[in-house]
Amino acid sequence: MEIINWKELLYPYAQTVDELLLKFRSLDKECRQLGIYSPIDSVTGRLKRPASILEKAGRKQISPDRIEEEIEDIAGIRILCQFVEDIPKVIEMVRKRKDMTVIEERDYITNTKPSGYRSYHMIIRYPLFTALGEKTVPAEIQIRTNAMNFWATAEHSLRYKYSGNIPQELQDRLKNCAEAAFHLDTEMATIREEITNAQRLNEIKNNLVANILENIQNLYFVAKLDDMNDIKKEYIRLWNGDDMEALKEFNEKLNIMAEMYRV
Ligand code: 0O2
Repeated sequence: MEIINWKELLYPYAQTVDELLLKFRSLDKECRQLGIYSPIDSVTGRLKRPASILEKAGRKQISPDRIEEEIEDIAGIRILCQFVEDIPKVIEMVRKRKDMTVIEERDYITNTKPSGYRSYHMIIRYPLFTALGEKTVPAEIQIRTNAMNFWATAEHSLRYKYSGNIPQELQDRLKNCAEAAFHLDTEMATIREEITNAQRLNEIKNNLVANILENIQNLYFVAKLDDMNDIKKEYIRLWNGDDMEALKEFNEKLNIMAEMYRV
């Protein structure tokens, strides 16, 4: 039997996971910095374990030399969303990218699996530039809500514990949990706007406060001590008052002060 060099085989997949993580996390970070709503809540990635690759190859009768061509989820990332409504936005984001090609999509949200599993899967081909040249690597992107993920992670652990044969009674309970998770997603959708508005306000306030603190820090190097004491007092008063407009005005004032000192 052919011995698989796992280190060599897995290297491009590990690199692919790292690059995909960086790309999708950067998108999310950029949205937050710009104060735009991000449909991505978080992104995780994983490399399929050799035991799991071999189990799948055995189950699907894939010979070891065909593993790279036929097992498409060795590299996997998971994009988690707060709301079901965010999922189509993420799907569109992936479809539009020029640095990866979608070759298959599986909608287990509309077509829930008999286990109760809900998630959207996209199989992509990702061009990777390695030290040895270009290589096209398959990868799976799973997109789901936090509620779907909570359920799937728990069920996956039980599936692993019982080697795929979860006792019927536990399966029934898991089905109930899947319905509860679905209900949670449906209920959350009804107050989505309220939640996202509150989050956007928090994000704007956090960015503003970070700006103010940076300005204060810079002014410490150049401004008079008396001025700095007044600034400190005003900042504490405004921070406790929670008035966004006043915070904005204060930041403007700091910008002007910094400009004057620069001149
Ligand atoms: P791991 O540990 O993440 O590698 P399959 O025949 O189902 O193994 P296929 O044909 O690629 O594989 O299909 P599918 O079902 O589209 O995608 C497989 C992956 O989806 C699984 O990978 C899981 O991550 C997830 N998944 C699919 N069905 C279920 C389910 O009923 N419960 C849970 N919890 N996850 C599911 P692996 O290989 O199982 O896991």
